[in-house]
Amino acid sequence: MTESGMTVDIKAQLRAQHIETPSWAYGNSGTRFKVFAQRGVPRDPYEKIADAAQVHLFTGVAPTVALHIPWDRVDDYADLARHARELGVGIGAINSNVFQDDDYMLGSVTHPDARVRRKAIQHLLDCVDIMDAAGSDTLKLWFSDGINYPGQDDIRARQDRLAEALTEVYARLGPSQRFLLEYKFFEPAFYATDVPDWGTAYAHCLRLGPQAQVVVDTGHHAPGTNIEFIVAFLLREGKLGGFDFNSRFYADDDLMVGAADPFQLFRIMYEVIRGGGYTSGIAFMLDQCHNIEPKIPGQIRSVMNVQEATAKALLVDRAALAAAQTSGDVLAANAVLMDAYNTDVRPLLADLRQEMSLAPDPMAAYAASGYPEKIVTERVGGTQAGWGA
Ligand code: PSV
Ligand code: MN
Ligand code: MN
Repeated sequence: MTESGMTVDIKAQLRAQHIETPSWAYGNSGTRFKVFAQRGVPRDPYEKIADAAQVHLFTGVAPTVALHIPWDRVDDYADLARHARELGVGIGAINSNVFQDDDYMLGSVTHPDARVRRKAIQHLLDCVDIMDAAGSDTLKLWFSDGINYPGQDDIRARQDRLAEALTEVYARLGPSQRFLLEYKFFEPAFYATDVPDWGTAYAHCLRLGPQAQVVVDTGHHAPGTNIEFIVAFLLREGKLGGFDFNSRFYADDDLMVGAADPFQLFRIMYEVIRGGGYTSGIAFMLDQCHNIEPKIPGQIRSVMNVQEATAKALLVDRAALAAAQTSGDVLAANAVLMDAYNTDVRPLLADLRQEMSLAPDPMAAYAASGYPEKIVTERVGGTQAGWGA
């Protein structure tokens, strides 16, 4: 049977997809109530990268892994990058961390004390050094900064301090590097967060220039927020830098992307494609933790969920949609989108994997590979993602 031109084209686009997995997804994690230790989890960043390489081995579309500093502190980042290359993957975004030291109780770059601000900025500059050594082009900035009580600090002064810090870090970027500013509406600050929404992140990035862009973490919005609108808007303005994909039911749940609301993920991917963002350097990163499910399969499932949403979004008949929209046929327009969403794309993806010399079912192939048993035998004393690392 010969394939239609459209199927060939969709497969080519899916084959080129690049989904980045986070190093912290491979370590033990939990809630503030309990971290459940799993057997065989990585003991150091080298082993986290080895696990990320497995996800790429079985999916073919996860060729980079994001690091979080200092959770992934090593002596030699060039050596870590070499290790990654040997395993067939690369180092992706460097995630800074100015939220876990006692010094940061009242903030990091927006802290009222200049000494703490300097310490935080120095960490961000150190992260750019790490990017240089590891060959990474993306720095991800998330600030837990904010206040819990009205009057606790001057909201406006904190914006000034934030702008000052961002300006200094921006000036340190190399010509082919960028930073992505992440927003989050609450937690750990409960009254006012300093970068609470896309508008705040956008305004700071706009002032700085083209190497500053916004990253959309899908778990960082109030319930009911239309995330695909934000995606469409930022993309149109050239300010969408990437995603931290995950699912949320209630807050920043960090569950597997596509688990809570696959339809939302489809709508987001449709806007990415519609806006020309699929091939324009937008980083499709996962930001998740697997507290109760096994970690490598959790990442494989997440990558597959993004692939499925992407395939469905690529299937949208754009000409039919435009015609229905132009003629004001509300139901027909909606039906075009729903037809694509309701298509079972799993056979197409299984076909594609075989064309890529991969097993059609990555979950089953990984389970049968012997790797899960091997790491349980070989690794004793795996570390907690994040604070324990
Ligand atoms: C904050 O909630 C966040 O989404 C940021 O991206 C952090 O770097 C990450 O979580 C840590 O898991
Ligand atoms: Mn995030
Ligand atoms: Mn988060």
